[in-house]
Amino acid sequence: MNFHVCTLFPEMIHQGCQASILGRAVIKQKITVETTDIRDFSTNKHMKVDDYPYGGGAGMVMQAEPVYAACRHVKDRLGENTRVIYLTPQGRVFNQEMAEEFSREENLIFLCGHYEGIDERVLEEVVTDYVSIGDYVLTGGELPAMVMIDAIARLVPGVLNNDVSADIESFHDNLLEYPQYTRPPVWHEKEVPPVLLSGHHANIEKWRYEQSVQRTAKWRPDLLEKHRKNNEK
Ligand code: 4G1
Repeated sequence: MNFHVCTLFPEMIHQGCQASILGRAVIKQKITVETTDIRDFSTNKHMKVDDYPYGGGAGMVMQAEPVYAACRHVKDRLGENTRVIYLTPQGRVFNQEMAEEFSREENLIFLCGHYEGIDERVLEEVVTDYVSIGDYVLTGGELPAMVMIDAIARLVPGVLNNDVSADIESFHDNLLEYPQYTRPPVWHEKEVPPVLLSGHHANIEKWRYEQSVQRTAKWRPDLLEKHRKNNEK
């Protein structure tokens, strides 16, 4: 699967996508991560890509033309019906279901805003999906793009070790993870729950499920509600 990011800060994307599992996925040729520097498409002699907002107000707005030219450039290569995702607080909030849907695409284009955002007119022409990663103020769309790439890439076959993938991919049907332990069996006088050392697989599974439900009830009752709905009847 190919991820393409239109951004004013391509080095941020490259840095973030070269470590750990994403980096290995690139080396294994399961995914590609490419960037287009929107500044390269400025027609201004000072390479300017922003200007003051009409109507006044604080900050600067990214101009339509360089964003348009950058997106056109990428779409000309990847195909006219490639989805263009604009990372924006005004978008639908990203979740696992959306990650699964996007992972079925062969190519994805991410458009990252900076300053106060991008001239609305170019968004109307190029963007197919408006997506937010949550409610907080950020300095740009690059980290949200990387969050999405991480969540989507791990669903691509061969990116994770095959034995863990099927298991973890499922988001455990809206339940939080049960607690995990590894050696040593006693640490700072704390013992590993004995059931995990018992070798009794049915009991272990039951204990883990109960832990998951308890944690979800405590920290994410909204998720537990979804879990119960999915498991009615
Ligand atoms: C108003 C958060 C503005 C931020 C209200 C999640 C945030 C992109 C995201 C902002 C951004 C709220 C995201 C804000 C994001 C232009 C450049 C927009 C950065 C920008 C709650 C700044 N998911 N934020 N504005 O953060 O791009 O995707």
